[in-house]
Amino acid sequence: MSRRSDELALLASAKPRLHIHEDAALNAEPPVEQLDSLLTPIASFFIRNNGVLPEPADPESWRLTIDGEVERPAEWTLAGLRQRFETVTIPAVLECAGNGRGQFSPATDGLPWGLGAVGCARWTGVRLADVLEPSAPKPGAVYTGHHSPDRSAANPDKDAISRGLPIGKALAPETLIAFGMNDGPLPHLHGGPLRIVAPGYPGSAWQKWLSRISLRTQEHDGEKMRGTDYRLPVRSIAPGEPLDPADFAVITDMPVKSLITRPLSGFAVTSGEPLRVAGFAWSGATPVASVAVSADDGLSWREAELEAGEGPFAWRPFSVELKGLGPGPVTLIARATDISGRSQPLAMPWNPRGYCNNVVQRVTGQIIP
Ligand SMILES: Nc1nc2c(c(=O)[nH]1)N[C@H]1C(S)=C(S)[C@@H](COP(=O)(O)O)O[C@H]1N2
Ligand SMILES: [Mo]
Repeated sequence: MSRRSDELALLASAKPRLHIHEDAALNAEPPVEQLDSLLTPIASFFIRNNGVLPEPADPESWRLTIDGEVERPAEWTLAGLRQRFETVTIPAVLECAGNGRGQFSPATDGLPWGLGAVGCARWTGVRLADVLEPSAPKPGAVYTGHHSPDRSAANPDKDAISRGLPIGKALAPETLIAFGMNDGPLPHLHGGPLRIVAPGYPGSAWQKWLSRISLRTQEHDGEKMRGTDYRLPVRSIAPGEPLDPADFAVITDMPVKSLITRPLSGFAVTSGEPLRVAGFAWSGATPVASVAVSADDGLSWREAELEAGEGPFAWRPFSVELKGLGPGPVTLIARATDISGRSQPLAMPWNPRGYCNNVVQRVTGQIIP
């Protein structure tokens, strides 16, 4: 059996209803209706791979090395991590920086994700800060570099991806080395036995199959951490303009965003019936403040009710009941705003690699007389 068909067989048994992207690596996302819950079931959670899946590993033989700019390099087993450090569980949104890329026009390089490269799960593990502490990071350690065994599909000599975190985020209390997801063990497809959980940061920062953390005296420059990979331009760049990596900065906290999970596009209701619009809102470091819903292309807005959700890094359910909509086609828009006053854009400015698309979603349907 080929590698690709092995990977597809694994996906089909674990996540039978995902849309699989055409790519050398295994990448798959759920349709929006599978995201309609406070916590996304593992069967509905998207999968993003930059290379070939590593062989499934026995958690007992897994080792995590800590080295680089530390006084005392260390090697940990899973049992050692569990025994030595406090176990914590954090519900958090994991979103690929490329989620929604398929909407950019002109199209950009990279997988044309729909809206489904996002999910919210409970992540269980130990704090990265606690694990680094006994190794005593040196004062010059400003960045982590994360390493994993998965290889590039085109070149087995290359890492599939090797990302890192600025030391402030690495030491933040929400940043974990996780071995659990949704109260079970972390599945192989999601990076088990060990992965980084960096709530608020793009999925690329959530290194799967974590085997080594090397502290660095400079921004990490591993695979997919250089050039324009997972970076946004610091000035606006027009399609076709030559790209200078000096104009790009690493994506850190993700922007405020929302997803309408009810009704689904293509809905039909009678004009007498109230129409409940519901979904979820989330953001990176700056919390969500409010969600407003429009049924008239943004001429007027109704403030949605916003619930707490599962915690500060989880997505928050919103809903609003619309009444008295006139017959005919209707477009629903939800727009989230964070506490600093930044709202989702009604039209998304283009960027060369199609990252961080948080444009408002438009859901179209019919009001029947
Ligand atoms: N080792 C490794 N870690 C990785 C990746 C990868 O290809 N290899 N992909 C990253 C990207 S770009 C994303 S969006 C998330 C996806 O996590 P998931 O597959 O568990 O949904 O994992 C990140 N961690
Ligand atoms: Mo990603």
